[in-house]
Amino acid sequence: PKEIFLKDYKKPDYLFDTVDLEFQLGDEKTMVTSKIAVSPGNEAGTSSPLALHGCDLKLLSIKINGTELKSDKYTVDPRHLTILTPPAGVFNMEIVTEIYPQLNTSLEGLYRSTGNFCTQCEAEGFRKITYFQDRPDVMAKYTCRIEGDKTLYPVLLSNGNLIEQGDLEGGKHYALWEDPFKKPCYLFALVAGQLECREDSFVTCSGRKVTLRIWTPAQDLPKTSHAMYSLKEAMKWDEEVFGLEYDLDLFNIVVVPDFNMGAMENKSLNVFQSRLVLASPEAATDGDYAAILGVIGHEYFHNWTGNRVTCRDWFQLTLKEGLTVFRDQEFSSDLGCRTVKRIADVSKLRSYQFPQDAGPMAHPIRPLSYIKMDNFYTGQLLFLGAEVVRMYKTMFGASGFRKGMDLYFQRHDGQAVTCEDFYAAMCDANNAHLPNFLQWYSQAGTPTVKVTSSYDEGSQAFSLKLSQEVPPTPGQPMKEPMFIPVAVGLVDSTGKDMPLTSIYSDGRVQTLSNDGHPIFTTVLQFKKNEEEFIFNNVPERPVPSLLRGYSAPIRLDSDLTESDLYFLLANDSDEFNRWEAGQILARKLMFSLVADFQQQKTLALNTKFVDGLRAILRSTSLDKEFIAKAITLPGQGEIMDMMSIADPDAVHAVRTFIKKELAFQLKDDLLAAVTSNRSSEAYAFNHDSVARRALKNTCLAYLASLNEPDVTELALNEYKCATNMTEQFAALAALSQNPGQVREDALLDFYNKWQQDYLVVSKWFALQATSDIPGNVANVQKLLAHPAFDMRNPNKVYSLIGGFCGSPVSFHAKDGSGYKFLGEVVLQLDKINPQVASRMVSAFSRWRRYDETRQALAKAQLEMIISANGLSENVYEIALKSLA
Ligand code: B3K
Ligand code: ZN
Repeated sequence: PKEIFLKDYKKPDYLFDTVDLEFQLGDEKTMVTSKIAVSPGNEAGTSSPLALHGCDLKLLSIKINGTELKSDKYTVDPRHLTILTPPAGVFNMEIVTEIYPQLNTSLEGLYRSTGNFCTQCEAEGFRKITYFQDRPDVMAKYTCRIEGDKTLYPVLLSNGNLIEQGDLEGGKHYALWEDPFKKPCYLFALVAGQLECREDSFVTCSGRKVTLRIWTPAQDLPKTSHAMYSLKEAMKWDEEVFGLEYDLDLFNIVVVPDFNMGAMENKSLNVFQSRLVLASPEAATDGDYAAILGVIGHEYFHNWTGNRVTCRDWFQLTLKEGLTVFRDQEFSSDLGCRTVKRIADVSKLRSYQFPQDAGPMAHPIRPLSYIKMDNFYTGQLLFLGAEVVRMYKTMFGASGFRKGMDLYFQRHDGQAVTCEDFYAAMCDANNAHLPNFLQWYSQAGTPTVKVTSSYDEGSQAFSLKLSQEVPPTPGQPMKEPMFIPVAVGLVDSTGKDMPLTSIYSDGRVQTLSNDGHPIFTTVLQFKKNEEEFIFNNVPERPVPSLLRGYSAPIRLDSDLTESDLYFLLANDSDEFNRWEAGQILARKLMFSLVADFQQQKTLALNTKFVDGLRAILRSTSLDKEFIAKAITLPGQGEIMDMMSIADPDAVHAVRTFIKKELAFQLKDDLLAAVTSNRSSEAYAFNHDSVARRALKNTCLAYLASLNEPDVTELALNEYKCATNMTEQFAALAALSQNPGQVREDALLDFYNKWQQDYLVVSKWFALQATSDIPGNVANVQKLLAHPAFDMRNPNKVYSLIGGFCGSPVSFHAKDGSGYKFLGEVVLQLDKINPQVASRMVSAFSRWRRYDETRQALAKAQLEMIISANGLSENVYEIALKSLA
């Protein structure tokens, strides 16, 4: 396998100006003809060989300027077709290849999903369709002619506008599409098959009427209304917030059951896996509705951030992904509840990015090298990338951020650019310089910021001393300090924010005011290893509210006492920090109980913690979804991640203990919350209803954990009476916490009810896979043989196998059975779909975090995997780095 390095980037020697593709779709084979207008890539002209990428292609012919190229004029190997001496200047090239989509189980390139044809080209899948310079800085205008059987493939779609269609002999027909915008080949798409559409329209701010179509198999059409709503909201939002208007007359979304990722932003022809489009109240949960809104938004927003302005090379992936994730987060916040969304996003960062960045797969958001780019669509790159974009907004404010975005598009529309270009646009538009900020792109590892505070009554000065440390990561032993924006407020003894008047740092005093109005939160620009910030005119010792809204993606280690934290939990005006205070208290509690558990002491819950949560639960002023989040304990992964030797058994035992104890002590309040949050209204996806259900479901799960007859009865009743999937599934999940007949019966009943709906069946798999009941490895093994399971469908694999790996007690079972299970599955999967297999094998990457017995067992599986014959590059890269 060949490693590709950022430092080796070179501009392409040849440019492609236009690309005309022709597909003759067939059941046995598909013929692809590609006609390319080539021009020299640098001013001096070139005579160097033209190397084209290619994979699993059968070459039928090459012509240059209309003449067949003789076989001594080119070379072919399994990865390339190289034209040895291309003509000088501009020339035409025509390449004909044959491919076999029906045999393509990797789901990249052109493949079949339930009979229909569909493509996935990002990152490097276009080379499975035809020989090409498969790199994002080669941007061309495309046409695409598709020819196929009219009965089998009545719908023929590609990017851009449909400019011609008609019937052909032999029951065939064709369609010709033209995309007026230049694009890299990873944004090319083709879909053909038996699909129907929901059609709607949107009038843009300049009055352009855009036809919107969502394509699915006919029976699923009724389930596309929420997706259509989401699309229209996204189009409106991007105009309002960023002034970005859609640029074609047609926007298509296609739903396919078999898809490696969530969705793909191909120009004007987005492709989605079913789960992220199809929804009905009976069969989809609030979580599904929210995910659909976010991902429909995400892919649509890529039209500007990714498509109109794209990446120079794949190392710059975060340029489009970090920015677009940030945009979809903001979109969802504006349409829902900002604090709750922020909590969810920060939790995701902590559970995916932090652990990865503390392990062998740590990499900066702009990686330095890769073997398979697909392995780098990680939490670091997406979620940390979004945090980096968010920091610009924190520094420049909403209007400064908008100015930066405007300048970015003004400078780079139609180009393939780098992260520095984005940084430069942001800084130039704001006349600013952010020292050390670019380190966020090149240094891996999560910085830890220590904060100590002191108050001097005499001078009425409150000081915060900050120090930062970025841990060593593979290949980066030494780190530079980062630019860290720390949003701070000071809370007085009555729980109110103090007005902040002036601050002393860097040897100067800065007056804080907002056009004469007092300010209550300020952003400290922390950019050295150590720095002190002194607030003046502080009349009493405050409790500092640090890192408000989670203003930087760091680990904060402050000297706040437990009573400070309880105080913030009860009073902070920054709701995010109220939640955070509760989480810090819960973490402290969990750590001390883990120590007790390891020393075989009896576990006991401190009453202050119970009282703190009770007060939150009883609040009538707090948002209900916020309450649900605030009474939820940090996940097991988050706690294990912070231990010197991760102990899944202890963490599991402690979390279960706290949950049950809270349920026991808060039983009356929890019951009241369940009953008072029932509703007989028809399902609606709006914040109030979602919040109500979230609180009710969280409380029900607590109660059912008690496994007492009255609460089991209650949960059963909720299950039976539920009129929507959100409540039905939550009740099922609540019941299935406890092994036994009730659990088995409920699971069976649910399956019988829903066996016709593969998306609901996937949930059913996931619920069992993530279960922590004893001996769950055997259950999951059994489910692998269930008739509804299919190793070729990524969604089912993510639900069952991915779900299982996310359940620490079972996956890390001390006898190694979980590891053995995964090892075997990875090898099977790798033969079918390397991208999916490599996502699964990542579960092993943090094996060194566990005790010696577990280390040995996990390592043995990794060694078994890496020595297997015919291993894919995808899995090889992860296994290799994990073992390094
Ligand atoms: N850009 C795609 C992800 C492609 C992943 C390739 N292995 C979808 C997205 O960002 O939403
Ligand atoms: Zn994206």
